[in-house]
Parts: sequence; structure tokens; C-alpha cells
Amino acid sequence: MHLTLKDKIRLSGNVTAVREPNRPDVPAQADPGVISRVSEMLSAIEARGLDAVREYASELDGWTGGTDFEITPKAAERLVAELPVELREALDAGSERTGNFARMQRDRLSDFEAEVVPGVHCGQRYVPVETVGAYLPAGRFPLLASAFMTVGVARAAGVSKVLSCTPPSRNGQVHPAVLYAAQISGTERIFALGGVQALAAMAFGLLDADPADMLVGAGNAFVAEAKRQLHGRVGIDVLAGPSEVAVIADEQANAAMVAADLLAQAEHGPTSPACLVTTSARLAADVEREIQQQLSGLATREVAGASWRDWGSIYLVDSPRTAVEVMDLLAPEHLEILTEDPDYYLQNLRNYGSLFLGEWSTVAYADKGMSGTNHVLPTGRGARYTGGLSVARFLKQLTYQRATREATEIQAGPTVVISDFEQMPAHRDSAQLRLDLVRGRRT
Ligand code: HSO
Ligand code: ZN
Repeated sequence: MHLTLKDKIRLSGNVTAVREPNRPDVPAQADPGVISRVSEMLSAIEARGLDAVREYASELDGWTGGTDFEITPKAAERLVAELPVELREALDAGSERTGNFARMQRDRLSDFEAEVVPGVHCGQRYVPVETVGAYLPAGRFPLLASAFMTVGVARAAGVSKVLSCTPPSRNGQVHPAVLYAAQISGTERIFALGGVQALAAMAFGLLDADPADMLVGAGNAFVAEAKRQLHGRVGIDVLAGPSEVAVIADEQANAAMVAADLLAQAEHGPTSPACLVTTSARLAADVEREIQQQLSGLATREVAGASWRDWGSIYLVDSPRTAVEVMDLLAPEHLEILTEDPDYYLQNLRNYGSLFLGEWSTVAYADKGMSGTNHVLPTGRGARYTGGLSVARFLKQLTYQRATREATEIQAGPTVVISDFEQMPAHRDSAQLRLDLVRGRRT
């Protein structure tokens, strides 16, 4: 996340780069090798079905079983029993909170019918998608709360069938905590299947379950590319790149807090951008120092350190207004406001995935499901045109209309005129027929 020259020209105030990434922004397009590999895999799976799925699973995940990837209820019970009670309780809390917020959002999406011109009624209904396939990653970090955000929110929307896939570990089982999180979120079935082969199997209906109408859940670059290529054929949530964080902080912010929150997202992977925008030169220097200090004690310092070194940025701005302009250009996935008047930012910012107001809100809470908002959010400036995953994504906003005989004049006349102009006689006829009937020229 950094400001290009073009961005800087668009700003009305002054900005000074205290530190800029030494790498360019992550390209929006996947690399051509990934694109062609994914397309090859999807074609092979579509042509050869489960046999191809099994071959990829054994090549990529060391799968030694057959073509039945489902975790049986018995195996699931055994795996879940291994988990510490404390972890289960924490997951229960996150799942419940995320579900509650999603249900509150659901209750605020309303169906309606209204008379738009005399005799013509239009309406909208929210209808849930029927079958959702959730991908639950278990790579470097299992990101347990992802099940709440995908499976759980789909359920809150009223989706009746949710199946989940998560990559198998070397013994052919799945991560017990991922399994538990998926179960409490309301998945019906869970399969030990990872990556592109998992998404393809769900989309093509190869898993002895209905084909998924929609695929959700984050994963690596291959998973994101598979969703991109399947999009249209199925619905998707968002195309997520590396996790990002940005912070707006002023003179009074706690530098240790700012540093900790920047590092929390830098920890995700060696290409996770973190950006501080501040009105205080002193704070900028303090945060840089704090980051180096905290890094030295961090078990994930290699990843987080690489991220900060290559993708970290700090900008000094002349005013809160410039800070808003900068952030609206960067459109970060997560944005924390550690300033005196956070509400100023709530009222003025337009582009972010999720906003964290004041020092007692932090991204880590939301990441683990503790605030209740969804953590599946747009990255790579995607927040310019979309919000994140929410209950609304699983609900199709459907419309309908009904008209009275008396409303024929209102609709048919102009339809005839437009159809004639477009030279579409069949359209004209369907309007004219009704007009003739109403005018008694035809019976
Ligand atoms: N920051 C990630 C979500 C997450 N992090 C879950 C940790 N656990 C993407 O928003
Ligand atoms: Zn995170």
C-alpha cells in the first residue's frame, strides 16, 4: 500500500513519505503461471471428475486415500475431543457473536412492494442462495474464525446447504480446530480436500452433494485464481490478496499500540502491506523504533519483518483531511483510527473494508470473530468498489412486478414507440396485443 505519483497529484494537502515500500504494489492480476496452471487443473477436473481430483490431492497434499474425502461423524467426534476446552469456548464465543451481527444485518434488509405508477406494482424479495461451498484454509495459519465468517454467515442468511472443504494433513485427517469451527458454524458436511481441486469439486458437484451455487473463503494465490476463473459459473465472495492494515494516528496515539497493530497484519505473510498515516513526525519516528523493538521479540519476526521491510509505509500528512484523502486512495482492507476524534473519520472516509474506531478496537479482535463483523474483506484497493462478505452476499435481491389492466396504456404505448425505434417488432407486438385488447380492437 503506497501512494503512486498519480495519487499524490490528486491530494489537496501535503504528504511526505517517511518510509515507502521497496516493492511495488501486489499486481491485481495473478501471475501468468498461476493462471494457466489453475485453468489446466479446472479443465482436467471437469473432464475426468473425481479421478483427477484424487490425483491432484495426492500430488499436492500427499493424499493416500480414495475418492471419498468426507470426514465421517465418528472421525470428527474423535478429532474434536482432542481440543482444549478453553479453545472451544473461545471459538463458541466468536461464532455466536459473528452470527448475531449477521442476523442483525439480515433483519435490516427488507422485502417491499410499492406502486410505482398507478396500477404498476414493483417488489423486491431477498432469497438465500441454495448451496454454498466454503473453503477453510489450514496452511501456515489455520485462521479458525474464517468458518464463522463464511459458513456461519451463510447460515444466518438462510442458506440451507453448506458444505466445507479444508486441506488434509499428512495423516489424511483435517485440522481438529478447523473442523470444530466449521461444525459450530453450521456446516452440513466437511471434506478433507484442499486448493483448486476442492473448489472445482464443490463447483462441479463431484462430492456426492449438490453443486455449489456460490464459493466462499480465502486461500492462497491458486485458490483466489480458481475462484476468479469459476466466477460467473458460480458466485464468489471477494478476491482476496495478502491481508493489509492501515492506521491513522495523531500526536496523542500510543506508539506501542500502533506498532503492535501494524505487525499483527504483517505477520500474515511476507507480502502483507502495513501503512501508517500520521499528522505527527514524532509519532512516525516512535512507531518505526517500536516496530524494530517488538520485531526482535516476535516468534514470527521473519515473516512480519520481511513484510514491514518490503511493504511497510509511513506517511506524514498536514491535516486530518489529507489523511482521509490518502486513505480513500489506498482503500485498505482494515483501517484503525487512533486519534482524538475518530468520528470525524467515520463521517468522512469512503474506502475501507472495515473500520476500527479508537484505541479499544483493534483488527485482531475482528480477525478472531470477537467484534462480530466479517473479516473476509476486499484487499488491493478493492474497497473502492465493494464492501466485504456479509449476510447480504448470500441473499439474492430479486424483483417482481404486477400490473393492472388499467395500467396498460401507461406501459404499452411507450414500449411500442421504443420498440419501433429499435426495430424490434416482436417486442412491439407483445405490447400492441395488450393495447388492442384493452381498447377493444381485438378479442
Ligand atoms: N486478517 C485476516 C483474517 C484473520 N487474521 C483471521 C487472523 N485470523 C483477513 O482479514
Ligand atoms: Zn489477521
